[in-house]
Amino acid sequence: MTTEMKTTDPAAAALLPVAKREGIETVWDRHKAMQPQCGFGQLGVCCRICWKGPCRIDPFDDGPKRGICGADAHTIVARNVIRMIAAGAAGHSEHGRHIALALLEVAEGKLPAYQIRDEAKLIAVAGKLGIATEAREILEIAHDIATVSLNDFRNQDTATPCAWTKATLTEKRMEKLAALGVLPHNIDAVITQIMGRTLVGCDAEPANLILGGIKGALADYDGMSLATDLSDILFGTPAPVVTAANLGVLKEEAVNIAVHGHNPLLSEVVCDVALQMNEAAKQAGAKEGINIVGVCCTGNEVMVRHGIPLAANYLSQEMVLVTGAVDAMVVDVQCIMPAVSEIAGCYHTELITTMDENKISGARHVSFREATATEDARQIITLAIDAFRRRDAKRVTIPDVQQTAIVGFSTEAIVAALSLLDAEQPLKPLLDNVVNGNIRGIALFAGCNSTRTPQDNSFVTMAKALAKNNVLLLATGCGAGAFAKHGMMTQEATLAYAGDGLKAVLTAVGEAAGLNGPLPLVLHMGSCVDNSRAVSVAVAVANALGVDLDALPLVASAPEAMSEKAVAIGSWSVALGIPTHLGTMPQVLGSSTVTELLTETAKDLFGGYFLVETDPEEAAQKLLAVIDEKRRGLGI
Ligand code: BF8
Ligand code: SF4
Repeated sequence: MTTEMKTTDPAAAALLPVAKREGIETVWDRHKAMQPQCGFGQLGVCCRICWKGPCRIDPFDDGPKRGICGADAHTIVARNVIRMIAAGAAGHSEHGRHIALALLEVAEGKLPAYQIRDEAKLIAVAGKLGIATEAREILEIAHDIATVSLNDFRNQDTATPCAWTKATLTEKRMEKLAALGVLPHNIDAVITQIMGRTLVGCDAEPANLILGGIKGALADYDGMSLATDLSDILFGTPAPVVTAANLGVLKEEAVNIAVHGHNPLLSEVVCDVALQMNEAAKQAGAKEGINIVGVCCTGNEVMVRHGIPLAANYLSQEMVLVTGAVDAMVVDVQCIMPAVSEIAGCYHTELITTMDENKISGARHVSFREATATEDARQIITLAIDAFRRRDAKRVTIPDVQQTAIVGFSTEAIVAALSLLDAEQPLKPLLDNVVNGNIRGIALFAGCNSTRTPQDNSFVTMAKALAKNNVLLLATGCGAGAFAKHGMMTQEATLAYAGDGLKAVLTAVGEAAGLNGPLPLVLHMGSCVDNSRAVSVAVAVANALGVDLDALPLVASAPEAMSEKAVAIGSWSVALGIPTHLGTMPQVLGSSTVTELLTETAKDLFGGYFLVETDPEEAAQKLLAVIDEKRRGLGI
């Protein structure tokens, strides 16, 4: 694999010459133009926190060792990284708040476009949060759930931890986090505190800063946990569904609408309303009606819940437009490259922003409100149909590349599949197979794509190496997108790449589930906020074994991480006791103290720690060694 290689995604690669011919600049062109990138920034030693700066510490030669205020490299690096965590936590928890507020209004009978679609999940969530359900109306229970969730943004009693964190972790983990003083009591307060303590002239002790960051990361966990479960209540809990991934899911004969971003509140209604407007699309000449496809995590949300095909993960979002076949790209929040505006402008494509706090120059803005969701979705789809009429067939290039993907493995779906083997104790088959070594360990792949590595390559390389060694693979976010596009969420992939033990287990469960073959090699759990699903599987396993999370042969990996949200997720993963691999260089290496805190000290405090390895083959071997160490610890 040459460092020159941009992507291992054949569909994206097929469109690179088209982009070139059309004079369209891509993320890879801009990456190249950005070289060489700033070494100070890469090491995390550049500070712009006040206007006496920017200051930068010279880590090698005899340049300045302190900023103008006297902050050293350790303080600067620690402040920078925890501000990233705060931003990530803000993103995920804003998403969670949005859903919680919607649930509250649904409970008050105010939002006609939404309903409680999963009452069983609602009852289960109420049980988890200690909310009474006996002889109560569903909407009343929903109201309580929304109120308890929103209280995680309101509580001022620092001795009372956030409800969702408390409800979803092991008792031992709660005790450990409480003893370290890192349990969040209020998501907003914790994020605010990070911003406050990192102002010029505040917290200057690296370890104290990092612990503050860990608290922020746990606030991120809390926000995403409630985002996931409340979304399930409103839109349904994912169950296995067969769909497809990659640019070949676009259709020449359809009005193609790409939903992109993160929050399912809008995309769900777009999917619903599209069904009603199919005829209008056909009348406009689209023989196949409306075709909704997903990009990034909005894509994952509708993919795992409804089997909507996924067109692209993060790094190839521009290529979706370069097909010339997209009539509207509808975006909400997060991970939308501003570049899509210019590319949409090269075609007939309507780029539609929908959230008032997330606009892009050159895009059309349709202000989305839950109260008028149906009308808003209708307006958006009408714009797409109008754009379809303007589509230039000569400029359409849809690569004939797509892979089948069996997706939708929520915790509930996994437990349901396992219960076909043992109805009384559904987790037992999983535990037995971990103990007997058929399953050597479990790896959760999460996180983004980055131009620092050939797109998707690290995910696929690592997954093959781990599967061969009988590691059960879970995935979320753009990692899941990568696996879906590369055919790793198929039964064929299990047959081709799984070691004998893993193959036997996946086959036993798959056969019991009536799939006439194994489960797919990688289980798609959903979007990035759905990382909380992987925690709930891990907590169930830990509780069944009577151990804490850090004892499990469980690892996480973000081989192509880039977003501040990934920094937040990685940090709570460490705090929960999970050894967490990063395949891109984190911007902390300018401080030996911070690096040691995150890779060594964390191990003593939490049992989890960061492990950095940019070579995917090496990384897989290192994770196998970690898994074996954990197995020895359990005496298995
Ligand atoms: O939340 S994996 S590039 S799309 S940040 Fe973004 Fe990263 Fe993708 Fe989803 Ni997650
Ligand atoms: Fe420089 Fe200190 Fe200001 Fe940072 S806070 S820019 S190190 S003077």
